[in-house]
Amino acid sequence: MVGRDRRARRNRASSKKEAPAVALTIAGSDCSAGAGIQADLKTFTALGVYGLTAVACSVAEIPRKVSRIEPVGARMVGEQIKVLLKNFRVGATKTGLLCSSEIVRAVAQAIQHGGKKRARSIPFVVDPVMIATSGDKLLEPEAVESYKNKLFPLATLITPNLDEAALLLETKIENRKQMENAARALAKEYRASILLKGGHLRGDNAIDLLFHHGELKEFSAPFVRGVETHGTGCTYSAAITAGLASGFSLEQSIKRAKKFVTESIKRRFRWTSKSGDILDALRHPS
Ligand code: PXL
Repeated sequence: MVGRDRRARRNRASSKKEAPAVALTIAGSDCSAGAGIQADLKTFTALGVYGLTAVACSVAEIPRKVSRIEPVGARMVGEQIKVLLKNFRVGATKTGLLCSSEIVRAVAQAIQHGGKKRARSIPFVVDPVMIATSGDKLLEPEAVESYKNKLFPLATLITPNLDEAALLLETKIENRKQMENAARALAKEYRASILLKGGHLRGDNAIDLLFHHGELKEFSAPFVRGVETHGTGCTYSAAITAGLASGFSLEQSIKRAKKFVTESIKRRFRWTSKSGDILDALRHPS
């Protein structure tokens, strides 16, 4: 009896060891692996979470140059999500580059119906990726309306940068006060928590504002200069998603994620391309 109890306890412990928290990313593939699905998966792994992926599009690019984007069929995007939500205990989901209006709508539909009731209670982080750090347009302009009407209403957290928030609100955001107003306005409009990333204001600190449950909170870290920051946004939202999948609160998840991203920028890898350009990539703490 005692032996059997001990064995059962051991089995429970080992099945626990083999069953880490699971997070799902729905995003584009960046062949240079600094952003997109690749950044998300590396981040999940570094934070001890098992990552699942639904690929929405494929981007041929290197850090400062997008050369071609091709979408995956919307039906195929939806099917990947449905299969995963039906079979895995997904602890949190995030979206990255979704490319087209049709794909945004397919994702919204799959999230709502894929895992029946449970899917709707899973934390859902929407990173509204629209423009690459290089300035290249990544999202079809018509897709913005689908984000507003279909995807944002399902989100737990939306993580726009200043350019994305300005585009969504059709306004300028150039200082701290305007950031506060924008975070509040987006939260009210979409009934979601908003993390407005202010990195692009380029002060001494990279300041982000969270508007959550009617309150503003600030997350700040020293701005790391001189690094090509391709993939920072993806890594940040993936790290938040990993935290939520692991059972941390939203604020704890953001705090840990901000530290993770800042550390990854400071530790960056650097190569020189064949034509003499600098190629930087984030290096995650392990
Ligand atoms: O960093 C934005 C981004 C997100 N997702 C994919 C990308 C990029 C930037 O190039 O390629 C797939």
